[in-house]
Amino acid sequence: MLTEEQLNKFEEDGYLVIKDFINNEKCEELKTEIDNVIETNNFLDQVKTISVFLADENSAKAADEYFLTSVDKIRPFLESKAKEILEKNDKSVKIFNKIGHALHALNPKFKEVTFDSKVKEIFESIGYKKPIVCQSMYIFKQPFIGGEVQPHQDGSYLYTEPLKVTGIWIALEDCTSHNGCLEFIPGSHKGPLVTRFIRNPNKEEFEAGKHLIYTNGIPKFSYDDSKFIPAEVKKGDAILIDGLVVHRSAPNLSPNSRNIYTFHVYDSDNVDFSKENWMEPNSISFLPLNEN
Ligand SMILES: O=C(O)CCC(=O)C(=O)O
Repeated sequence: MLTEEQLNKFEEDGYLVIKDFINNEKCEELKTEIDNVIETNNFLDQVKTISVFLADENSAKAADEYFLTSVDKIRPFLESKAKEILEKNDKSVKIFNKIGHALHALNPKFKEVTFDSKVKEIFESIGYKKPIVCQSMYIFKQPFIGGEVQPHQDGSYLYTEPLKVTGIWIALEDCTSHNGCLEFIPGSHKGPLVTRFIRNPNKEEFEAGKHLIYTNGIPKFSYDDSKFIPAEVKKGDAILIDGLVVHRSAPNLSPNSRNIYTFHVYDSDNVDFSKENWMEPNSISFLPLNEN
């Protein structure tokens, strides 16, 4: 359970660092497991195919479909620099950006961490009545080429009416300003949701390949740089993230990777998961937290 002090801090800032959420052995276990996932699914053999999606307008449609159908699967996504690295045939550079979006449902080791009693207690503490885990991601932030994550609110991607979505982000390695730790605008969760990322309701445009749109533009340039506070954390620490708090992460130009595992939960009690969301509810990856 979160203490009153922790609850107050979460309420005030919209995010909360929880020290020593998992131990070092568990971090190593998850990192080894992701290597197993890559190997057993032959992800390295698929990179040439997936990389065609990058920086190629003609394949944007296929890229959207690959993304949209990843909801209930374990699928790799590449760093934006992957194409040029592959063209140079440089095998020394790691090019996976993330693996999404159903590790929590389909992989026993990630499932165990996601449905741990500690997680259940946290969601109880913050007042969730019927929490549903709807997605998970393993994010690598590879050395030297790990891309930035633009400022955003998670509610833009996982909208519920009313909005009640929260993420847990677990550091599997030390995360610092050098390797692209998360940065937050404290208190920004008290502001409105600025935009939503939805399936394009315009049928003609959708058919023509413009599958996904922002309802109010990409939030990229709307925030003042000086307001972001880095949340440097140690391996094993977690960060609880309110669905409205604005956060981002810088590129990783350092020699150290920044592996993390994250998943998102919404409260299905008196809340509808928006039908317009890019992500469609399904029985494989939308799992009640307290029944698993
Ligand atoms: O890990 C990162 O750098 C970004 C993750 C993030 O923004 C999220 O999970 O909402």
